[in-house]
Amino acid sequence: MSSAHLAELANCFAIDGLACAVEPLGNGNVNDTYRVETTSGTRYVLQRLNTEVFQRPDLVMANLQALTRHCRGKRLQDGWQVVEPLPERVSSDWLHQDGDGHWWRLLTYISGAHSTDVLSSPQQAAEIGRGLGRFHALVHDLPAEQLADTLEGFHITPLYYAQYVQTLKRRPASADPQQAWCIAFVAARQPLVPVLEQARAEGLLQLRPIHGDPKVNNVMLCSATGCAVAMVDLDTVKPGLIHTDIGDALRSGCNPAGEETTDLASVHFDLVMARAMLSGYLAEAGSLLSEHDIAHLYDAIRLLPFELGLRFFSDHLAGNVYFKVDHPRHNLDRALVQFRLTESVEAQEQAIRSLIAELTGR
Ligand code: GN1
Ligand code: MG
Repeated sequence: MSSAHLAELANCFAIDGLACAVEPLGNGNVNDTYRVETTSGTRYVLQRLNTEVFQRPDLVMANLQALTRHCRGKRLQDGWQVVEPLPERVSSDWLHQDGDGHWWRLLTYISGAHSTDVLSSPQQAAEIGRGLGRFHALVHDLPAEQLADTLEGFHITPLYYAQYVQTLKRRPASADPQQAWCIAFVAARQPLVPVLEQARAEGLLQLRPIHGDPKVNNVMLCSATGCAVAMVDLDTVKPGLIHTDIGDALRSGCNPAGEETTDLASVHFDLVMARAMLSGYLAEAGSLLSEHDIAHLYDAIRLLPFELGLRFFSDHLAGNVYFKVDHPRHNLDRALVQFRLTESVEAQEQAIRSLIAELTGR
């Protein structure tokens, strides 16, 4: 879509001034995101929601509003900012539908801040952890019933596994050695699949508002101080297990090679980063964790890279229908990274469990 067309879309919303330049922002795997520059100097974020994934964009917006309403009632400290949607100029709706039927929204831009795909220091890891902890502390008292389930089955590993088994049955026979390796890898970890869902069913873990996608580049860092100042990408905020957030943040931040590498030998779970990230998290949100929450942290750290690897691998087998890809083997490459990371977590199980015990004092 041309920059002029995108600017026209941005001008449909109640922004300060007029959109004068629109550029792609970030590298999301699902929605299309753009930064909007305006004649007033205020920047915004324009986004086309992927309605193959988010089939009820109205509920995504309702959740975002519930969240911003909740946060407005709080005193935000340390320069913490919350992303807010802007209404359409004419209708005051939160979404704009273009001539092709696509749904667009416009959000405030977190200024004076940046994000990173790969962490460069333990200090940065601590800030990412602190950011997620701050977010959980901020939303923990937002009643879960005020949030719709915008993405049914999201982070329910047994459902991903069931879909995978179906896809596997339907796929054409292949002699690809990497596929065969992935299939054996998943088969060997069947007992891991239900760990969190089972604990929830037994009443050990409770549903709470979660971010849903706290990979490191969704935490904004103040460009002047390096401190975490906001969490962005709030489409997946919904009731869930905070374990999925903690596991997801760690699988994203503690792999120095990043998600998109093809150099598998460089993929590993970095304990120094994990120590920093968990310390930052616990400093903000440690008091929210029960004994059972803590007892399941290791499982979450092992499960989340496995779950994402399974999601990527399933999507590869299904013909790349969910995640955006640059080439036909992209999701297979991504799956191999996450499975390699899972192996590295498993190889360090005792050290990770000791770290959790040391940092939580329990
Ligand atoms: C997707 O689109 P993006 O990059 O924000 C995905 C996450 C994955 C992530 C992996 C709604 O997020 O669950 O962890 O890719 N989001 C959705 O990079 O499926
Ligand atoms: Mg996302």
